[in-house]
Amino acid sequence: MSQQDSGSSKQGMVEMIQAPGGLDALLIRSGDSEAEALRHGAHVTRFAPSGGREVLWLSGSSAWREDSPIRGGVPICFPWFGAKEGDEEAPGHGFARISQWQIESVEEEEGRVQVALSLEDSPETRKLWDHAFRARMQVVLAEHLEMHLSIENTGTAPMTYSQALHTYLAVSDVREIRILGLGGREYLDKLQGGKRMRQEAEAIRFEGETDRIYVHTEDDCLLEDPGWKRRIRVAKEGSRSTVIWNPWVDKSARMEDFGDDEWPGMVCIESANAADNAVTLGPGLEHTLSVGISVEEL
Ligand code: TA6
Repeated sequence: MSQQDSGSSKQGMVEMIQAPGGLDALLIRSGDSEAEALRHGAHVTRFAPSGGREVLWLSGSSAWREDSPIRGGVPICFPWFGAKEGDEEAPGHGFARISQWQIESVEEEEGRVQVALSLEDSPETRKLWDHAFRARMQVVLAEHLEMHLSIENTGTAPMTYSQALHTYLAVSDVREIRILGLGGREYLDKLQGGKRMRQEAEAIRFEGETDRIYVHTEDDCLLEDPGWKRRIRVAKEGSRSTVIWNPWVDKSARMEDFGDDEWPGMVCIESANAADNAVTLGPGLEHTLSVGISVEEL
């Protein structure tokens, strides 16, 4: 499947390719920018702005199977973030990222390419979460990458869910970067059993395992990476939580799909609605969580 626009100065195209493990993937090009999205989990696995280095991080040890989440890129966490309350057997971060999504549409205009994938409730999902819903993931590539996750309540009762676009970003060395945008915010420290803390310093730096759910924040985050002389902006709308995560040495060693020596090369800035910021949606209503990822010189 490829659409080539002849007229505009910038070419936009989409091509169906095979990702590792034979998973169906869409290679999206806009000018010299590239992105990749899979039907599996509507998972965005790659984004490289024109002439720039890859922005998303992927583990070299990731599984590429329909029964497992991919380690890296942008996993979709829905309809719960983290472990499902009261059900240890349920898949972590919900079932969306291990479900096969349908390709709904591919549009291209003036080099701006938009791909939409959708997922609806099924007998399998109802066993895990007894609600009727329709999820739509729009991936838009132009100069930068946009992702819009829309959830529609197609049932007759209100539904409450938590969610995240769990973005893994590639960095030169997590020990050298800083993240701005969360100064003064309250967070739940998962390393202290969810203890409520306050982000005192304006900049977040990394000196060990870090796993924090910042709540009641709608602000952009800026990742400054002096090693690669770049600043990555993670802008968001419809999201009131931001999760910051690096597993560091011990947790990396405990994860089979995460190389023991990979932790310095990544950090997660996850645009979410989690903890205090879970979403309650009335019947027939729709909510969209949007993320924009752009790169500028540092
Ligand atoms: O993003 C934070 C987090 O909830 C961490 O606690 C860690 O578990 C991470 O998600 C990855 O979760 P996963 O289920 O993909 O291994």
